[in-house]
Amino acid sequence: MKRLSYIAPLACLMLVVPAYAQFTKSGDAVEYRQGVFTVMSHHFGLISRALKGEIPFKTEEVSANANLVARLAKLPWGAFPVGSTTSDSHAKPEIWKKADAFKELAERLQTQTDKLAAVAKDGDASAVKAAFGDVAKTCKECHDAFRTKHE
Ligand code: ASC
Repeated sequence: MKRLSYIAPLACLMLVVPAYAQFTKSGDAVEYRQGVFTVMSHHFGLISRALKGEIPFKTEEVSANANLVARLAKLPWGAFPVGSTTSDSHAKPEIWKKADAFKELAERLQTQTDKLAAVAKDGDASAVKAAFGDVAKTCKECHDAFRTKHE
C-alpha cells in the first residue's frame, strides 16, 4: 500500500511534462520543428496576402490565422535539444552557443504573435499591418543569426 503513494505525484508530473519536449532522435526534433514552422509560415503568409489585397481581408479569417500563428509560435522551442541537427536542418550551431540570444528571440516572437492575434480580432488593417511587420522583423532577425540560407 505504501508504494501506491508514489503514483499520484508521478501522475501529476507526467501531466506537466510537455509531450513536445520528448525527442530521443535529432531527426524527430528537426521534423517536428520544421513541421511547426511550415504551418506557421503558411498562416502568416495568408495574413500577408490579405494585407497586400491579394485575397480579401476578412477579419474572421485574419484573426483565425493570427491565432494559429500565436499558438504555433509557442511550440518549436522545446524541439531544439542541444546539438540537434541533421542534413535536412538549417539550424546553426549558434543556437546552442548563444542560447540566451536565441531564447530572447523565441520569447519576443511569442509576445509579438500574441499581440498580432489580439489586434487581429478588431479588424483594423493598419494595426494588423504594424503588428505583422514586427513579427516579420523578428522572423528575419532570428533567421539571419541562427538559420543557414536555403540553397
Ligand atoms: C514569412 C515566412 C518567414 C517570414 C520571414 C519574414 O512569411 O515564411 O520565414 O515571413 O520571411 O522576414
